[in-house]
Parts: sequence; structure tokens; C-alpha cells
Amino acid sequence: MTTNRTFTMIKPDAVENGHIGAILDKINSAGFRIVAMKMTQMTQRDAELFYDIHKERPFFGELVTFMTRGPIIAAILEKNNAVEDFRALIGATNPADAADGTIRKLYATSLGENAVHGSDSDENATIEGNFHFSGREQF
Ligand code: 3AN
Repeated sequence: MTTNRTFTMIKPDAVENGHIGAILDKINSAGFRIVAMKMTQMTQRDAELFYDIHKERPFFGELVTFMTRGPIIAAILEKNNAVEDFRALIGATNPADAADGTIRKLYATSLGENAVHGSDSDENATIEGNFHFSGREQF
């Protein structure tokens, strides 16, 4: 099902470096509507569950430590073709490979600390949005 929604996190590195406002401005300027948004800090268990797909990868421990070391911004975004267009807006996983003008090119520091997350499919956008926005909140 095409939902036209995606899920993003502004990661601890970008929050620490004061880039929340600039990144939200890029998101708004690219035509995304913010459907839900909160500042939160992931627990170790949260990060392990969220990145379960990477649990066998050598960088898993580093990823969990990084994602739990400070606050993040979690948000659900809406736009036509949201998943694909947002992946284009953030750029390649490694900021060294990211195109000029993309969020990772502008604000990420390294492959491991790459400023933002963007869902890679409609299915994962729904799963990830529900992971961070559940309970009484219905979007
Ligand atoms: P993306 O975030 O572009 O979808 P994934 O899903 O392959 O990339 O990786 C999830 C996260 O894991 C990345 N955002 C990055 O923080 C981290 N990561 C991926 N590959 C590496 C790596 N080789 N070394 C360290 N961290 C990595």
C-alpha cells in the first residue's frame, strides 16, 4: 500500500550540533507536511528493536550506543511519493557519497553519525512511525 508517508529521526549528532532548525527547514521547503513530531531519547532496548535488522552487522553496538547517547527528533512526514522523495532529500548513507545540497551532505559527520534517518519502504515507514507514535496518539 502506498501511504505517502515516511518516518524520520534527526539523530543525536545533528541535535548536538544545533541542526534541528536547519533540517526542519529543508524538510518543509521540500514540501513535506509534519504530521507528528516529538523530541525523545531512545533507550538501549528501543534502539536494539528499531535496528533489529542490523543486529548481526559489525557496527550494531556502535549504532545502538550512538542512537541512545542523546535526544532525537522523531517525526512522521507526508507528501506524494514520500519515502522515495525523502531518501533523495537526505542523500546517501555515507555523507562522503551524498549529493550536494542533501541533508547528509550538509549536516552529517560520518557514515556512522549521519544526521538523519529516512524509512526505506512504505511498509517500514508505517512500522517505524508506529514504533515512535503509539498508545493514545492516532495519526
Ligand atoms: P540508511 O540510514 O541510509 O537507510 P542503513 O539502513 O543501511 O542506512 O543503516 C542504518 C544506519 O546504520 C545508518 N544510518 C548508519 O548510522 C549506520 N550504519 C550503516 N552502515 C554503517 C557502517 N558501515 N558503519 C557504521 N555505521 C553504519
